[in-house]
Amino acid sequence: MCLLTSLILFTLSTLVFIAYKLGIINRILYKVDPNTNQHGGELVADTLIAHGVEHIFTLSGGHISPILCASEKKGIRVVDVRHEVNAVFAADAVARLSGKIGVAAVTAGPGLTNTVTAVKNAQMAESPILLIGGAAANLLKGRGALQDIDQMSLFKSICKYTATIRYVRDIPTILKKAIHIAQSGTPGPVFVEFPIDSLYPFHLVKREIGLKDDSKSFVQKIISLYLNNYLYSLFAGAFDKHDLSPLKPDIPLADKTQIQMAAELLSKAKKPVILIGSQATLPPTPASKLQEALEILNVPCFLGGMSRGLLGKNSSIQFRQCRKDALKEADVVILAGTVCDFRLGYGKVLSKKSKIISVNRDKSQLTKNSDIYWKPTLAIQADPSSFVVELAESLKGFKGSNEWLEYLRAKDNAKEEANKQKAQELTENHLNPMKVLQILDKILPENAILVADGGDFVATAAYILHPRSFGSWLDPGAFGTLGVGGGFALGAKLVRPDSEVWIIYGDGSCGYSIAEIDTFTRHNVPVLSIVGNDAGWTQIARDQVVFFGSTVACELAYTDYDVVAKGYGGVGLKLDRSCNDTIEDVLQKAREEYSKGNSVLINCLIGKTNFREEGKVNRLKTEKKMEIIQELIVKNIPRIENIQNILFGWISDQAAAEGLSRPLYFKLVKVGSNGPDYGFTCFENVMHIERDDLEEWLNNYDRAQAELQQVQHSLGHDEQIQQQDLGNINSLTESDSDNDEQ
Ligand SMILES: Cc1ncc(C[n+]2csc(CCOP(=O)(O)OP(=O)(O)O)c2C)c(N)n1
Ligand SMILES: [Mg+2]
Repeated sequence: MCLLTSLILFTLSTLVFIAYKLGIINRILYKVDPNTNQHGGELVADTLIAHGVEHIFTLSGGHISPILCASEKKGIRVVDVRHEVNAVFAADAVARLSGKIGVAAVTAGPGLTNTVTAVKNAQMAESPILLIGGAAANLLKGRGALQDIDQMSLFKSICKYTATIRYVRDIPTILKKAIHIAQSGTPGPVFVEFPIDSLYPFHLVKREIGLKDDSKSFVQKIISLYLNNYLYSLFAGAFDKHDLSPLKPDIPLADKTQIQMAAELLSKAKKPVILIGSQATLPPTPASKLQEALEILNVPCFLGGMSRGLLGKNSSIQFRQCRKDALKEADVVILAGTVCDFRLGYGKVLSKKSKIISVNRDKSQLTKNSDIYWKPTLAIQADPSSFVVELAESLKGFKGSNEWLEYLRAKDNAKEEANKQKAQELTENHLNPMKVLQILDKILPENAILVADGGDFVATAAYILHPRSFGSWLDPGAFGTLGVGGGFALGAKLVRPDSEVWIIYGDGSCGYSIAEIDTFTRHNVPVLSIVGNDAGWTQIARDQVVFFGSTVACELAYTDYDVVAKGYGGVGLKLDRSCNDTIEDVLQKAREEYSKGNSVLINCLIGKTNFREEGKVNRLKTEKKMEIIQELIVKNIPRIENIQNILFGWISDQAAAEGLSRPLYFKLVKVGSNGPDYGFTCFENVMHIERDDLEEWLNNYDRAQAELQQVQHSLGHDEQIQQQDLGNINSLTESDSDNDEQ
């Protein structure tokens, strides 16, 4: 009896399974209209519209034509770019500035592989974007169809969610789920793959798969049956009524006890500091509410990433130049979405004496490196801006000390003033970039949006330009990729058409997206660009020359980017030494052209300044400077706590040719019980000089040189150094880490 029941159950379930596979169940449950012209692309467009999507960025491909055509027909603006990566960068900017999902649609295979950098960037910048990709038909997957690759594996590690559409009727449900996931918790990119047959109308798919109604042979009949079921299964219930309404994102919030504990810490603080990160600008709390809360608290704020500009141009509580000093003295520090990664020296810039409240939606970012360099007093996994707003509400009557603000203001002003002086210096040739940027800052209107894409020039701009309001500064974020300029500017201008959008480009960086001037022109989306043209990848060259004595692969030409801009339909202007006294006129001319609807690129030839080298002991170019540094080290060593060793680099061939007889860089290393405190052992093998021997060693360069050369040869330093990440080396330099974002 029992055996019989099992047998029946087994047979039944097998039959159901076969019926399902053959599409019979779907044919019973859902209707299919073989005569309709409706297609999956329309379902995509309808679902996106229901989610407030106004723009889709794309570069065409047959796989995705139905989505683009339906979107255009239904009122979504379809903006086609010149490289898929820029479609995703544009979607990223839309997400950051509108608080809605940013959408890019690209074709299968190479279209998708071209987006990878921007998708990874969005993941690290915590930007909610939806990437829609074409794909080979489900039926043909793995059979050698054009552009058929394993796209899911490619995007799994860089997206919060990936899905393939198997049945047309699933399109709205899967898109809704994808968008919900993108915007929930820690936002990020999601990827939905559309096999081509899920997007075209029934009759076209039928034709494409070669389904004939008049099969004659037995084999043909079997094949037709299979294809018929496949087709009917694919379209079963496709165009029934769907619920398109968006799902509300899940956002973690701090609980009452956490707010109370934070309030207690802050209420007792004499020298509190708040570091606001990009995450604090995410919905649902509007930026204006966060700004209001910060102003009520009256606590010094430092803004990073997307939060730059949040407090306006001249806020009494915002500081830009003296973060390191402020953190050294702070008794309470609130990390509101700010992460202890390279931008905060992995947490090293935080003082051991400070009580630290870390707030972040992401668990791993919340306490990053806390076991090594810093320790949170409170770690709260929550939305940072909602937290700050609730904190201000729970601390009614609290107001941070004006004395503390004034103290920091004096420091900030001193540095701003020093920068102003530096801007007046004449560089050896071309224009002083600081001067150009200061004039630009003076004339930028209140609605300016600045897009940062470059190395040195952009890092200098980050110090000099004052973002005006929330969303007026866009940089790549923690991924630090070059090439965001064209795409970010496109998205920004579309979301905020009344804004004056400026791309601040390095000359190297502008090469990645200058072709998008063509897109700006075709779509009538004007953008202003200024290229800091120093004929090189200077940020890299600076260290490479010092460490290896070579500029290989770091040199570019003073290319006429203004002419290139003209070729793409823009207006090209040039700023060079002959314009030293008319810089403002040229910038104003650019704005004038822009106000007529033109995209303008200013090719600005710039000379070298030591702005970004200040305080770094590894920037030694002459014997004179070497001597000064030597004196400084010897004089300071007894005062530097725990310094046991000093490590010296080698003398590069180029430097030797120039007659330099001393090592080109110095690095003091604190040695703790577990080895070098910086966790960096590359140079340990090169040379150790005990503290007691240091002074003598420093004064005996002949011996030093001989020793260095010996070590250099025996260890093959080139090989050793090349294994190291230059980023690590940078982080070891004694720089003022206020300049952290680039
Ligand atoms: C996609 C990518 N490639 C390479 C780098 C390494 N990189 C960082 S800064 C920089 C130099 C940028 O040169 P440019 O845009 O001319 O700015 P400059 O430093 O000369 O002002 C390079 C190559 C990077 N960050 N991203
Ligand atoms: Mg450059």
